Amino acid sequence: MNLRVLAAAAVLALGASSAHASDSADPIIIPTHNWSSQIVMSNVVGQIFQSLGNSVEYVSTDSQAVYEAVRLGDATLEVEVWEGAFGKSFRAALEKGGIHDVATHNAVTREDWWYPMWTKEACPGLPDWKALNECAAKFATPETGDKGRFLGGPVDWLKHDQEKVDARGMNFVVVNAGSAAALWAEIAAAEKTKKPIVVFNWTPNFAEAVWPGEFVNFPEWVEGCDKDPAVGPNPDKLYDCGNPANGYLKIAAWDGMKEKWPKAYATLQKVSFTNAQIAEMAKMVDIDGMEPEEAATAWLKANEAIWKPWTQ
Ligand code: TMO
Repeated sequence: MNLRVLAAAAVLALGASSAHASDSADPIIIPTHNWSSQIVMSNVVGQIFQSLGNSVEYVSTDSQAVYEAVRLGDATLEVEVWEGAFGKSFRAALEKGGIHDVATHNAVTREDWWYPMWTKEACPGLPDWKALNECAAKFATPETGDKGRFLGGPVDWLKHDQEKVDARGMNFVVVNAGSAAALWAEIAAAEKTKKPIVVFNWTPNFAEAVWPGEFVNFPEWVEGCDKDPAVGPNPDKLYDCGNPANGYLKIAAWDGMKEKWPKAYATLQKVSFTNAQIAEMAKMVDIDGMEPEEAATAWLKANEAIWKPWTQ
């Protein structure tokens, strides 16, 4: 072998060794939040990393503050970036730097005011939001007087519902549920007497298989509706639009992940779940009563053909 060939071989060997650089032994920090699909999916991705030999730590984290945590490397990634709830925080963190968009799930998401179908009997003009507003009194509770109650999700989902009510001039009062489970309990209770109810809900979720229902149609989401009062039908207010009806679901990661855990990162780039898979992950916990960790293990066992290729 002449010298030039030797040098070329050395370069190749170097290239190969850096491509196969091993992952740091430090744990990959996976933040979990307060809705079931996200917790199960976090455990699914975490257990895939463990199957690669990585160490993983789960940290329960506020679902808005997480974008700053990922940007700073305090959390390594986020498996469910919902456009409606978190687009604004994600965009703000992207602008500051340190976090990036890794992949987009093969899913279409929507998060907004929603009602189970029996509600339409009391308010036949639904799903139009003006019709809902005319029926506001039908949604009154002792807590809301003669105004209707909108039951929102936990406050960290930051849906700006009270601002939306004000911007649209609606006769509703926003009450926030303490947990996702409280939303399901309220729908189940209303079902007994077919009481009209309007709550925050989203898709993909297990709920759509249990309670047929519809989202309220608000004025269509326009980019900038949460930043520029002039955008949307009310020229003086933010949040006069509905949430995106065809929202994205993304995966985000700390910029340093690629260097520190290259193998895990290469796998993360391939991760993608569908609406049906995400709804099933939620169902395993919210209907079947499994712990998120065991739901993840069961999901991985039943779906090797889907995730094994992501690790190759
Ligand atoms: C963020 N969420 C899926 C609960 O709307």
